[in-house]
Amino acid sequence: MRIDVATLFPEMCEAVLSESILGRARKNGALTVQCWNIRDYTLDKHRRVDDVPYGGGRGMVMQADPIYRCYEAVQAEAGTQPHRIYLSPKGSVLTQQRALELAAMPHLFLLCGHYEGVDQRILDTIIDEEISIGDYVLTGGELPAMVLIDTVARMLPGVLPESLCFEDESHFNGLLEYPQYTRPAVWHGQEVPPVLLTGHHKNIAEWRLAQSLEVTKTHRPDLYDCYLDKK
Ligand code: 4FD
Repeated sequence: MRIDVATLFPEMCEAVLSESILGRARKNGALTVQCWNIRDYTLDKHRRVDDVPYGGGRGMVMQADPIYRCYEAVQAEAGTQPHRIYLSPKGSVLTQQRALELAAMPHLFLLCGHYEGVDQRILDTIIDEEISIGDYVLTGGELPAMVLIDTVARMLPGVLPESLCFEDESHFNGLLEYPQYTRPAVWHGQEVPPVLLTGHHKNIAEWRLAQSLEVTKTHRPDLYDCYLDKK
């Protein structure tokens, strides 16, 4: 999969994208991510990318033209038509299901906004979908873009180590994950649940499912109801 990120802070994005599992996925070619600095596409002699809002009010608004020219550069280089996403608190909230659908797309373009947002006309012209990562406001769309890339990338073949299968885990079957334990068997007087030490795979699977149901019921009654409805 190819992902292009249009941002005023490409270095902030690179810092996240170069580490750990995402960094390795980029090195081994499972994922191609390129960050584009919107400021490189302004025609203004002071490299301005924002201006005051028409109609007055607080803050600054990112201008349409530098974003448009940046997007044209992405198109010229990639040669494919991306699915174009704007990260914004107004978007539909990202879910595991939507991430799975995005992971099936060959090319994504992510626009990161700042200030009080971007000129509506750029959204009307080049954006297919607005996505939010949750009901809270951040200083920019970069962290949401990194969250989206992380959750999508880990579903791509060749990104997670084989031992970590995303399809087995929490949120994939609509339930939260059961508790995990590792050595030592007793720590600060607290024992590991005995069934986990038996090697009895069927009993362990049953215990884990019961724990998942219990954790989901108490922490996320909304998910629990949804799970029961689907059964
Ligand atoms: N909840 C999110 C996305 C962006 C953001 C911004 C308009 C502010 C939170 C457009 C206003 C972008 C989210 C930047 N905060 N801040 O996904």
